[in-house]
Amino acid sequence: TDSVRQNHADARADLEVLGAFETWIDGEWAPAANGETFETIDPVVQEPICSVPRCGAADVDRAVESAQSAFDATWGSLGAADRSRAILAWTETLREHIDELALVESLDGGKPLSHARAEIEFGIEFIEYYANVVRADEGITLPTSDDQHVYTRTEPYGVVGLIVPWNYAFIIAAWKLGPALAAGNAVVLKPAEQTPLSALYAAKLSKSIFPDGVVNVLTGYGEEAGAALSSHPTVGKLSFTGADTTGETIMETAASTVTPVTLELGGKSPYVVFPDVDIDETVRDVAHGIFYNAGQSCDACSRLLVHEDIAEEFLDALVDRAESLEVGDTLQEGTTLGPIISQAQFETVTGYLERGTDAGATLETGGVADESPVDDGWFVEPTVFTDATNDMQIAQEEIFGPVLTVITFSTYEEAVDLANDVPFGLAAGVATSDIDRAHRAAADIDAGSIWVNGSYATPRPGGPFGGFKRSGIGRELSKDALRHYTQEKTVYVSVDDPSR
Ligand code: TXE
Repeated sequence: TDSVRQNHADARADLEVLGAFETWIDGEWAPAANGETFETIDPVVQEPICSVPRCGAADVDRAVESAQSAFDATWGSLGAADRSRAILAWTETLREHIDELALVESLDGGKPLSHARAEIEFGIEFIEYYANVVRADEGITLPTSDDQHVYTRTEPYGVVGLIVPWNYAFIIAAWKLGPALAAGNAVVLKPAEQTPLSALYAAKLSKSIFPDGVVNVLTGYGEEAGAALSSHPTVGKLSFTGADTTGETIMETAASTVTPVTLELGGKSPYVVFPDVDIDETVRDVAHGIFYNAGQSCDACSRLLVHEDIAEEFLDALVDRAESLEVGDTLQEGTTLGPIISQAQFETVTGYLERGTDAGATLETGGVADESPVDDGWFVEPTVFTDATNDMQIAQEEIFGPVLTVITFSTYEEAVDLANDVPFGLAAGVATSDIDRAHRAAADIDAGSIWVNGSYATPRPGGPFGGFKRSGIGRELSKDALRHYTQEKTVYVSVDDPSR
């Protein structure tokens, strides 16, 4: 325990840059107007990393004004090529600082360092994608009569508000910053209170690349900074990723200013395993899909639907796999699962462990970790529940921890019915060597992304990502996501006949 605490203290001390962090408004660090701060916690050792401003409505006003001024003065009138070049200069700078960014993300988000590094790279790739595709963006012209020329323009909103969660702090910020900036908007980003640091650092690294005020990062709590941002009348567009209930609140708030919203709200995604699969390969993919990031993924495959003919063999291999994963200190090489992000989320997850057992499911493996780097750590072992039915809470509700609920099926129709019998529809996995069945299942399952035979939960730049049902509104990550951040204008030009 002492050596883990010391390693984390040393890592924090190495990151001298953290000492300067406040909120980022108009190209500089700033305190909250009322001077209040809060601490962001390293969830491995449960110690503060640093303090950041606890912003409220007055700070939101300041950030939005700074974004609007930057948009009006320069950014809003740049062409796509110039914006693209600026964004690519920023991603180059981010890459140059990838070691520090990865360490910041690891400490703040409780992620194994190698995972954090891969995630920073993954996020940067999406920003680059939008810097490139915006150069190929086009409007349309309409075929009408000779005396009229009709065309469309796609114009940025001006100021957009981006509200992001803590589970993939950098990636999800990047998924929104990329298209919002490429489309020509200035942004106010509100990171989650648990993980503000990678966004702050990325914003600081944009200094002198973007005009001041193009990127603002407001630290603070959801009900304070987040609510003030989502109700601000100058914000032309909101994009949110987080809990479904928070999404509802944001949508209601946005209704009062008729502000469009993009929402990505998590899920209860099924992974459907038919009997004709390579068991080891599929087990690896399922285990990665549910246990990566300690299960704190919107598209985690938290329900395994496995054909009864192979259920026993599959489960044996899955339990072996789960037990082979290393839970522990994120700065230790070889660790695959870090802690749950916070005490509150840890209690949510342990509550579901109890509810699963109370409802009659069998805990095959897992539960709260017996050993953890600190006393009373927030660590949960990869957990597998069997003997579950789809109406149990552990099969219907998003747990957001490393907890897999297993249900067996005997027919294709039953598998599809079970897959669809939840209020969410973000993602699904399908494993089968029958190509017809694969395509049929991909069509029949109600989910925004379906991975067939591997690579579960790895979206690619260009692949629309978002949810059916309660999982959200709109699709991110594709070229069309630029449309979330632009509004169309149709121009009708009368063309007189000069001979008349
Ligand atoms: O999310 P919140 P929480 C799910 C997951 C988890 C649960 C709760 O099941 O257990 O949500 O997590 C900001 N107005 N997901 O409470 O509150 C908040 O500050 C404006 C799934 O952490 O939705 C943060 O920046 N903003 C999800 C962001 O919303 C508000 C990822 C997300 O926090 C606000 C995270 C308000 N009234 C949790 N209230 C996914 N889709 O992957 C909060 N916020």
